[in-house]
Amino acid sequence: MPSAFFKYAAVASVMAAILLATSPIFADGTSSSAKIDQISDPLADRVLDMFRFEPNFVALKTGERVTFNNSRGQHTVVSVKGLIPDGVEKISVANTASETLTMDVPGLYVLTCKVHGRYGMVMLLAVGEPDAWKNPPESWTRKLSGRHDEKLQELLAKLDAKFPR
Ligand SMILES: [Cu+2]
Repeated sequence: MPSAFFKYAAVASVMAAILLATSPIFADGTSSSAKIDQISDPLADRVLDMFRFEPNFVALKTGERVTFNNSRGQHTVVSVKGLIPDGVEKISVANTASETLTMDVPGLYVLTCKVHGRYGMVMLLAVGEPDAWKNPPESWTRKLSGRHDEKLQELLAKLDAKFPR
């Protein structure tokens, strides 16, 4: 129904304005928080991109926030056991339009969607100083396979390109 749509659009734009207002930009151009959307796009050129996090690679300073939007339908955000920093509690976001996490522990985090991970719905979250990141980090205790791994290798290549060591 059109009127319901416009009402929704108005609410969405107000919410976007609020989000912008609460996301200060640092002098070096980085933001103090990131927003990740979860997308279903059956027309994508590659199977690897049909279900995806957008963006799928984000670097944050320690203590900054990340907001995961659209954990609905079949989309979820879960950390991959063995591919997050030691001692960090499992990340699990489901059945919510939006959830914000504060990233207090530096390191590399591999996140996936329970349902679409096998299509390559994987993302990489890098927290803290680039000096502390390794590819792969010593704390990583497992490997992925199939499209999981294909996407992860792309993301690690992005990490290396952006932060050459
Ligand atoms: Cu999904």
